[in-house]
This record gives sequence, C-alpha cells and structure tokens, in this order.
Amino acid sequence: MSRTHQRLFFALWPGEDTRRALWQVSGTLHQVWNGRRMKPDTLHMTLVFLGDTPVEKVAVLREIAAAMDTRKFEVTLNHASCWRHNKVGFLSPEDSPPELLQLVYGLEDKLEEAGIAFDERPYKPHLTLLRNTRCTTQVAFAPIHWHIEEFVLVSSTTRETGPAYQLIGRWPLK
Ligand code: 2AM
Repeated sequence: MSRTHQRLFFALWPGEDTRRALWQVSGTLHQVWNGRRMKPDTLHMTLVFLGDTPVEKVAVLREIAAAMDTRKFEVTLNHASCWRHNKVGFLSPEDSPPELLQLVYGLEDKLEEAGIAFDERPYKPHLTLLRNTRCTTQVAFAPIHWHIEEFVLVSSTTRETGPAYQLIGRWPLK
C-alpha cells in the first residue's frame, strides 16, 4: 500500500438493521441472478469517489465534510437492477431525496474549489450487492427504508479476499 496516497471515497454506511435487511435482499437476488455477493460488512452507498488521494489532503477533506449542513433524510431502496458494462447488481432509490443530492453536489463543489480530484461522472445513487452478475428477470423484494443520520470517509485497500474498507471519518447530519 502506498504511504503517500490513499484510495478514498465519501459514503453512506448502513447501521446494523439496514445492513441485515440489505444482506437478506442480496440473498434473494443472488438466488435468481447468481454472481458474487458483497460481504455484509462492506455494504455501502458511495457519495463521491475520490480515488487515489495524497494523504496530506485528508485534513482538507475533514474540513469540507465538517462544513456540510445537510439535514437527516431517508433513502428508500426500492429498485433492483444491473449494469451490463460492469456486471454490477445493485439497489437504488427510484426517487433521490433532495438532501442526498445536496450532500453529493455540496461535497463535489467544495472538492473542486479545493482542487481535489474526484470522479466527475454524473452521480448515480446505487448500493452494490452483487458483482459478476446479470439481471435475468425482475425479482420482488421489500423496499428498504434507510434512515441516514451521518456520512463517512472511507479508505479502501485491496486484499486477496476482496476490498477492505476502513472508516477514517464520520460526520453527523443536522
Ligand atoms: P461500485 O459499487 O459501483 O463498484 C468502492 O470501490 C466504492 O467506490 C464502490 O461503491 C464503487 O462503486 C465506487 N467506485 C469505484 N470506482 C469508482 C469510480 N471510478 N467512480 C465512482 N465510484 C466508484
């Protein structure tokens, strides 16, 4: 692992109850779609993906995160789908709550002002449950109502067993 850079992203990190519900849906989808299930303790929704970031920028990232004034909100994950190009199977909200977009775009604006690079492709809220999968048919599941009370900064390293995530900061919403 590099000492000068960390692979970072801002994310929503589920609490235990939501994590359990997500794992259950992942099992339901996996039975039909196959593929590889993401481990329950790694499930998350990315807000902004920074990628390899110089470690000296982390202090600025903390300042940016602490200055966000987004209110608590709820995300309803009621849609299950796959992307063809990367074979990812995911849940997403049919409607993105305004607070979610405010948080994402707020972070992006501040990162841009600070000259910190991030993935600038249009934001598509999604929570990956399966990799190497194909959506063969629609699968019914009970929507997950996820109460968002905080967001986190995550450092990602690649292990033989898959990605390992470490939470290096967490900030409560208002
Ligand atoms: P994914 O689940 O769709 O792969 C850690 O890799 C997290 O960052 C995952 O949620 C992953 O999304 C996301 N991610 C990885 N590379 C990314 C990129 N280039 N742009 C946006 N998000 C990315």
